[in-house]
Amino acid sequence: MSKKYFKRYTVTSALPYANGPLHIGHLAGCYVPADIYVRYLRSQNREVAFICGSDEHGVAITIKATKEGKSPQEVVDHYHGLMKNSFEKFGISFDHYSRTSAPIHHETAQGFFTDLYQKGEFLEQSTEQYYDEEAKQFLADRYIVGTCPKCGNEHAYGDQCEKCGTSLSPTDLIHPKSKLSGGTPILKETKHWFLDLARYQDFLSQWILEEHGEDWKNNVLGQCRSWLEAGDGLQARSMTRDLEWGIPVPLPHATGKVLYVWFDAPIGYISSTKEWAQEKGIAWEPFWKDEGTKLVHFIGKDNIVFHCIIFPAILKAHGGYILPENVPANEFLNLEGEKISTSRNWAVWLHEYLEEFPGKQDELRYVLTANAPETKDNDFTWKDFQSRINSELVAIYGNFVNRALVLNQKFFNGQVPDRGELSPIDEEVLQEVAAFPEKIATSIEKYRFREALSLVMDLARVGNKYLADTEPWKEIKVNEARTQTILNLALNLAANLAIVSEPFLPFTAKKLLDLFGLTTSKWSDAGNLSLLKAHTSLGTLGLLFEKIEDEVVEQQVQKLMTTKTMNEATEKAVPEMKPLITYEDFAKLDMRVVTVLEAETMPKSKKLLKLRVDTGLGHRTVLSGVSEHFEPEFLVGKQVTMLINLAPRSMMGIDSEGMILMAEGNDGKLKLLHPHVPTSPGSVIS
Ligand code: B3M
Ligand code: ZN
Repeated sequence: MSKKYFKRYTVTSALPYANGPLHIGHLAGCYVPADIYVRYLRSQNREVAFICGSDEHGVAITIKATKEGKSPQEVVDHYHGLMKNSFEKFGISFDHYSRTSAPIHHETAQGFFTDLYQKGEFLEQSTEQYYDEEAKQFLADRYIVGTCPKCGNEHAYGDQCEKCGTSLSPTDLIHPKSKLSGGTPILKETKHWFLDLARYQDFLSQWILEEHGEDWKNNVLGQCRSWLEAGDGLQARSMTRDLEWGIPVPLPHATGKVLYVWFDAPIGYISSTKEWAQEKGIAWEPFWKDEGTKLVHFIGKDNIVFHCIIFPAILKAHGGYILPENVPANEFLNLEGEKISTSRNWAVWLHEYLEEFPGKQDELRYVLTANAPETKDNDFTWKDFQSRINSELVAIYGNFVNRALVLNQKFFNGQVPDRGELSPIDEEVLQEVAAFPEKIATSIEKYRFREALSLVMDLARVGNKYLADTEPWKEIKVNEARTQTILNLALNLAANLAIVSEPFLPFTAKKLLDLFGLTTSKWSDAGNLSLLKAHTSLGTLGLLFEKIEDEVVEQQVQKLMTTKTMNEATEKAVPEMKPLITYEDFAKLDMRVVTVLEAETMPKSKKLLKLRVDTGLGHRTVLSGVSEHFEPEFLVGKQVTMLINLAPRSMMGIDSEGMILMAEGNDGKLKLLHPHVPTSPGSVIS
């Protein structure tokens, strides 16, 4: 079991790939939860380093660069800036946000590799991998497409079929094609360095399943178990790649090879910590090497194996490093019922949200936490966004704080009133409030942020109930002293709310704490209703939260609908290029412009039309599968393109003497191919 008390915390959030902007799935997955956790820790006066940075290596980056016609460096520079800015605006309070292209990271990652190499931790193995002879490059898994052996999808990638979800290796693909040249890749020998995970099998099983079998989340343990208990055990994994973009493998004779992105990226946590410590003039080692430090990795579920199996094995192999005390991975957040997808633009982008909902960062943080995918995938919908803001933030939290402040302004000119003798109802509320900080803390320390947030809202409910029970708006007419006591307690309760909600709603909490003059308050101040000094003048505050109107939500839904329509139009992927042919192959085709003389439907066929065409060499009958696309009358008189030397085929008892050529677009509709001016039938196409 894990130790109870740690004197220091190193908290990391997954390094996002610098190949696109951030969206709500990122925030919900591992940035908001980590931020809640560290804000809470700081409020408890614990020593914390909250570490992150951009992940700038790997094929994710090179593919994006190729797509945009930019260099990988240009791509990462752009997205690094954009992501850093979004994080800041959402109050994700990293102590340091670095990037893996930083020299200190290259050095650190190479240092790890060299250390492991010298210890003999790698298996040097030559394997056959796909190589594109035209592009003169080994092909990363994502650069190979082909037919999925499971479901027949023709656009499966070398590592996965996105249609049926099967994990693949490139050699599983039927008809593999290089995405670089379109050609068929060949298998060629290449040498790589493999981390022999089998050596760590026992250690990892013991550490994860025995030592952390109780305190790690079920979804995380489940995945670890499936790796550790797989029939043939943990397999060696290559820690190097044949790629141009990345950290060069620090060995002679390894030109053209770089470190595998999943080797270097987690080491990025260490280099980022080093960079931060250097800037602060403190030592970095205690944050990674002292047993009194609690290391916690916040990640999404797709990163579990790397953080629970591979990175710990690397740290263990190196020696001298602590291992994560917990890896509280979240499941996925979907958007309106569909998987969030950067390439399909199915996302709520943070930089767009900031423009469209200025000043409403806490609202999104709230919704993403209240609905966090902590134990299962969850769905973000704009309707839910609206209803959580309107019926929870506005109606419960905002309503309580607002009423307490407005009544106090009205009755006592905004000065914190004196407190007189307490009645039983006051004593009760005092006790109730006192219990909250510990309950909330317990949930946070167990990484149950939804539960913690709902407790925060319960505290606001206690406030609302207290006002409803004591009715200060009536009391003022009969007993001013009593009203003073009530509002004194209500304001103190609002101050409590500000302190315990700070990790979740930092912007709102700051407004309140400023108002109450409690900017330096800590978690230990919460739970007591004597935080405010009587006679302090409180300023005024506008509404903390505004209702989200229907139109606003409809607009956002509309925006998504537009994306959907556009996706559907382009989704029929452009087919991959067929294998190269020679000119001789091409010259065998005899294609001509022909004129359609007659067209009629075929009695028993839904698809076929029977055409009579003038080929310039005589009239012919051709069957064409265009009945669902054209009326027969429309075709009569049109000049179209035809392959005239296709061997005759008999269909439904009729010989078809050639084939009409058509173009099929993304919309799946067929288009005729015309000469741009009329020409004589039989004109040769070459
Ligand atoms: N960049 C994968 C991801 O963004 C990867 C995480 C690295 S954490 C060391 O999902
Ligand atoms: Zn498939």
